[in-house]
Amino acid sequence: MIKGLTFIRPVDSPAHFDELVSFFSALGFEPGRSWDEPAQRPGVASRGRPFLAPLGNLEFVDGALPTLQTDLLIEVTALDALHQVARQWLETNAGADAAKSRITDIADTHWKSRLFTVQPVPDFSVAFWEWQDPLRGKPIAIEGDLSAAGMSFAIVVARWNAVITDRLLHGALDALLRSGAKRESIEVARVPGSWEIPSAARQFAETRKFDAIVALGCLIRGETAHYEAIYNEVARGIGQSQQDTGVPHSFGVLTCETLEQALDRAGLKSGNKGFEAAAAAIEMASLHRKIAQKPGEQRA
Ligand code: DLZ
Repeated sequence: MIKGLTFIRPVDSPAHFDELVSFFSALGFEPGRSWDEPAQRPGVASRGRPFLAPLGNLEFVDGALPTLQTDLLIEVTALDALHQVARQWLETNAGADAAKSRITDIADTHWKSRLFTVQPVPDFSVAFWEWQDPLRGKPIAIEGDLSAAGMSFAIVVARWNAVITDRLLHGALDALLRSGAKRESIEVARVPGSWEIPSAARQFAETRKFDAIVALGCLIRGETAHYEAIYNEVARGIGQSQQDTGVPHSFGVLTCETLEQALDRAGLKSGNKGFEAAAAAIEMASLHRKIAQKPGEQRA
């Protein structure tokens, strides 16, 4: 299955590398997973800092190319604001002359768009553009993204069936940390069994200190007397806590027929439901922040 495009740009010096990372961070790009490799040959260490965009495409052109001084085009939804940030970044990092010579004004293109080109470092140029029609190219729905930077989370994990729930916890922490959450912004509470999850989840939510709550547990039908009763109450309690407090709660309580099935869902064959629950919590926390903004405010 196709998942994404990676467009690799070698950079001509470590200083330019740092400047480009600073520039793209200043524009609000979401950082990807960075990497550093020790020198394979003396003096040739390498590092990579990916930047992510919600959408991308690889475009082949037959015939005349649009007249551009760049082969990197980035579509945006707030071109004027971006132009201002780019100009300010140049002024601060490269001086007033660069802020005049290394960035163009915004101009109309022949494909019903507006565009400007900027050189954050010499010999590297990038064009930012947006459709003139304000509804074209804008997101048609508000969606949360998967960046957890600056967010706080509480995880409530049941000790019952710990061989499973420990794996769910591991998956959830992995998702939160990889998405940019800081370890000190994640609180973990262990409760005896799934039955107790709603009570702790609600207490966390009521503190208003957390952007979202992640509930992790495991109920195995074959080994659980009153399975339906426990399951219904846990689901109801988590849902009610979410509705009453307005804090998103994600549901990572496995309901399985057998231990083998539970193991599969805790990282063996069918992914890790703890990871998935944490990802859902991040997305909902992000969505809540966006919905809270006024209509028309920048949502990207
Ligand atoms: C009692 C019980 C049983 C039989 N099975 C499970 C289970 O499969 N998963 C789980 O998380 N908890 C189980 N529990 C414990 C209850 O959730 C609860 O912790 C106890 O009844 C104490 O209130």
